Amino acid sequence: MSDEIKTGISRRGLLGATAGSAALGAFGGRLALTGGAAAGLAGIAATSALAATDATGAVAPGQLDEFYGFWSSGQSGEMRILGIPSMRELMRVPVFNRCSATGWGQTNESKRIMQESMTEKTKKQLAANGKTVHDNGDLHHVHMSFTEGKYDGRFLFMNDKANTRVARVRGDVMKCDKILEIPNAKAIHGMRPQKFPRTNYVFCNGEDEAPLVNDGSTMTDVSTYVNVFTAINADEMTVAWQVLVSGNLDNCDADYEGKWAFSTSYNSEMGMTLSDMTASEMDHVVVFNIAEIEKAIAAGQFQELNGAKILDGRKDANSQFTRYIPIANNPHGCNMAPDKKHLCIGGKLSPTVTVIDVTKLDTIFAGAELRSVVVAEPELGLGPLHTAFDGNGNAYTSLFLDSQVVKWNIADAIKAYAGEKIDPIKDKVDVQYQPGHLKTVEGETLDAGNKWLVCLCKFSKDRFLNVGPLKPENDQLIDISGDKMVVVHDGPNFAEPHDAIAVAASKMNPLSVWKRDDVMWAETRKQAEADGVNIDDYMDTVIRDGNKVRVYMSSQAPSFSLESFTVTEGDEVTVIITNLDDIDDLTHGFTMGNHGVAMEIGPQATSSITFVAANAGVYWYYCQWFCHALHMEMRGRMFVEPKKA
Ligand code: RUQ
Ligand code: CUA
Ligand code: CA
Repeated sequence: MSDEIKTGISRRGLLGATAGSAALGAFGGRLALTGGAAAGLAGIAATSALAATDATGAVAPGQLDEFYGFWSSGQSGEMRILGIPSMRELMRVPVFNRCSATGWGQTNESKRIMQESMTEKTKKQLAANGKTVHDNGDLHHVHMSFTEGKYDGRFLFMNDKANTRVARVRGDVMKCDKILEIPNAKAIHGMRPQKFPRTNYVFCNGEDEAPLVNDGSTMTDVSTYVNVFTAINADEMTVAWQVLVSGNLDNCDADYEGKWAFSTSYNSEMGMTLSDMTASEMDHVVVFNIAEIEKAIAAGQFQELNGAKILDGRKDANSQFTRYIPIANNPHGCNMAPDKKHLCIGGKLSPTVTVIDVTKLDTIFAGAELRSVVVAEPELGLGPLHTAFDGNGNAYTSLFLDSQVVKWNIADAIKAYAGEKIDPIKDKVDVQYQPGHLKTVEGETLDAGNKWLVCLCKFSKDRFLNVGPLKPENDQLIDISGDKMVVVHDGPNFAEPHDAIAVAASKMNPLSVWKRDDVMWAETRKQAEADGVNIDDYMDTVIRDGNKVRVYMSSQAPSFSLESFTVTEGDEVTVIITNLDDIDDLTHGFTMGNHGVAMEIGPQATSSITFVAANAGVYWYYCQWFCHALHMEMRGRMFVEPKKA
């Protein structure tokens, strides 16, 4: 049951109350009626509570989903939150992109996060193009922090393949708080948190090959190219260590004992063209030995480059850091089963999934034959990419070319590999076109569920109304509770979710209102203190500091504390706003007309934004988040005086 209905206090009711207290007879009367309507809705919702979810996954109006779905958005650069099973889109969280609604990428608070770990090269690249932050990203994978093999609700981590970064989103406010540019590596693709004992590391694959010292001194000599595997310190969001590897890196995962990380490679050939990258019979999966790596780091056996501690785990180095298990050419997905034992590698070009028993990995570090840890290799269909798991020992693999999901049993596949006459395939279901990732609820954790599977399809041909040459993707919900898989729902989705996870709603407990002492605006607070302004209180102060002007104001529906302020043509203006409203869902905004300036200020939040007022004249600013019956009236003027000659 939604909060709105439970408490009886709704945004509608609130509008009635505040407009009433403003003594606006006509408005007050009308809004009082909508308050009544909210109470009526509560009655309806109560009767439908019995059937919250029907067989198609539909969730009745006013009812809440059982799972949070955290979706990547590919080249959109944001993280999305969907409800499962309703597949309703609940929120978009800007991360690597510039967001018009929230001001992400434009507010001082968000820019600090985006710039914090930027390398000198990136700063130079941006400055040469008239920018201070990247405004694009290619976000493929979203994963949650773990404690003892289970989601713990603290953080979400996500990669940016485009600009070689990893970001973190806080589970309490669903905002990004850290963006780390990874030095030395190129194009972070596969990315996974450590599962056990907790997420101390986030493992990141560098997909593109490049010279380690990439300064133009060597260009076409491929023997100088490397690929880099990175472990991030997940608490600090700094690079813990890096390992050089042979071949490139695609997807990765970690085990349930905290001993291993794994990465697939489709270019063990170190080819630079498509035909070179597919030339070999076999590629490999790299196994990283975490204990051996940590030992070497602690013993100081690393080289340091651009602030990162690097070990050599390439084949020629013959180290104890890595092993390279041969896998049929050009594998893709890398998925650890919740049985704590079996790692499944998607064949992509091969119709097989290779199953590795991770409890045997110590033997290959002691010299056993590398393929001796392979315990099954079922032939499943064409183009196997990724594998998801339920809690009953079954696996579900996406078949990109067959446009199907195949359900198979891991134990039966192992028996078949050992020679028994048994078919591990239990069912196949047609999905739309070309599925990529697929996800069972909590299937990458020890709480793997048995009810829903989401399949993310790359194409939505013929499935929805035509919206022009650019089509949405198609996320499909599949009921896996019976013997037969049943597609029960489609949801179109904008460019271009690669991956998703589903987390039980009971594990998440986000705030409704910001805490005033949040670190998000700690830097802004420091500046305010230096200016003698208390940002926790009503404020209407304008500070002049040469040609810098800092405008401090607070907002309370339906007004800003400052109805106007004055600056001089050419001034650099910083507007700092605290939203003093402390009610659920009472977000204000600040938009400066004709200045390309806009931001969100959530309840009890402080946000700031800086711009140059280049032209003399009168400019209106306004609140762009609907907050009150008199929201349209929530505005004021900036007077920009002509510069005196
Ligand atoms: S990858 S469709 Cu970017 Cu996750 Cu496999
Ligand atoms: Cu404040 Cu709209
Ligand atoms: Ca290959």
